[in-house]
Amino acid sequence: QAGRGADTRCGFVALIGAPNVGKSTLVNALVGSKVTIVSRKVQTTRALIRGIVIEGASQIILVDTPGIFAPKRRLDRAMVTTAWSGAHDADLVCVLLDAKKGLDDEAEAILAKAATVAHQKILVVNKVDLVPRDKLLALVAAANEKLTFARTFLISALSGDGVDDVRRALAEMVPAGPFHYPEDQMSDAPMRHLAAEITREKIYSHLHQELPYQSTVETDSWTERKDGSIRIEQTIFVERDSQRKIVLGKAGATIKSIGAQSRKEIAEITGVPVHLFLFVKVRENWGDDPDRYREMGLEF
Ligand code: GDP
Ligand code: K
Ligand code: MG
Repeated sequence: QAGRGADTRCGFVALIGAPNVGKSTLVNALVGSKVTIVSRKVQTTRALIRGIVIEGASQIILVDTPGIFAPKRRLDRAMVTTAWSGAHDADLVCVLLDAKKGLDDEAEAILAKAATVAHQKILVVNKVDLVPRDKLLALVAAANEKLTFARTFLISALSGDGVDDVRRALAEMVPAGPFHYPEDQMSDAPMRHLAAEITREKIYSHLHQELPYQSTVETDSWTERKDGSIRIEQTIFVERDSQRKIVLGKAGATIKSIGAQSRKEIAEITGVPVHLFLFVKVRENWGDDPDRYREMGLEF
C-alpha cells in the first residue's frame, strides 16, 4: 500500500470523449505536467495512460483514453475497445464535450453508450474559449437531458480556465481509501515509454496524412552516463520503405528536426542533458499484429 493516513481518498477517473475533444490536454492540465501527448490529429492517444495527481488528501488517478469513434482498421477497433474498458474499470467517468462542436452525431453516440456505464458521471464541456458563454448553457441543458451528470464544468483545458474546479470536485468524489501510488508519482508509465511517446508526438506534428498512424516508436536503450546525462536509443517503425524515406526527409532533415524537438522535451522533463539517437525501420503490417498492441497496452 502506498499509504498515508486513515482519511485519504483515492480513485480512478476515466476521461471519455470524441477524438480531439481535449482529453489528453486536460489530463496534463490536471496533473500540472506532461504525462500524455497531444496533437491536432485524431487517434494520437493509443492506449490507456494514467496521470496521477494529489489534491488535498485525495489521490486522483486520471485515465486518458483513445477517442471514441467508428472504428475501421483492426488497430482502431482495439483503441475504441480499450477506451470503453477504461470507463468500465474506473470509479468515476468524466465525459468531455467540445463546446464548439456541441451535440453532433459523434457526441450523441458517446452519450448513449456512456449511459450504459454504471459509475457516476461528470460532464466537462471543453474549449469554452472558442464559444460565446450564452451558447454553452443550451449545450449543458441538452447533454443533461440525455444523461444524468453528478456535476457539470465549463472549462478550457488549453488555457487552464476551470481546471482547478474539476480537480477539486474529483478529489471530493473519489472513494475513501489509501493511495495506490507513491505521493511524488505523476504517471504509471516508465519514463522510457513517455520518451517514445514524445517522439511519436513530434512525428504527428511533422508528418501528414496516413504516416503518423502507420508509425510507432519504441525506446531500445536508456543509459545513464557518468556525467549525469542520459543516452537514449529509439526506433521508429513504419510499414513501407517509402514511409521510411519520408520520415528521414531530404538529407535526413525531417528526422533531425523530430529528434531535436524530442530530445529537448525529454531533457526538460528529466532535468538532465539527453543524447537521443533515432533509427527508422520497416516492419511490415505492424498495425495488424496483435502482439504489437499488447506491447502498446491495447486490448483487442
Ligand atoms: P484528445 O484527442 O481528446 O486527447 O485531444 P488533445 O488533447 O490531443 O487535443 C486536441 C487538440 O485540441 C489539440 O490541438 C489541443 O491543443 C486542442 N485543445 C485542447 N483543449 C483545448 C481548449 O480548451 N481550447 C482550445 N481552443 N483548444 C484545445
Ligand atoms: K488528438
Ligand atoms: Mg489524446
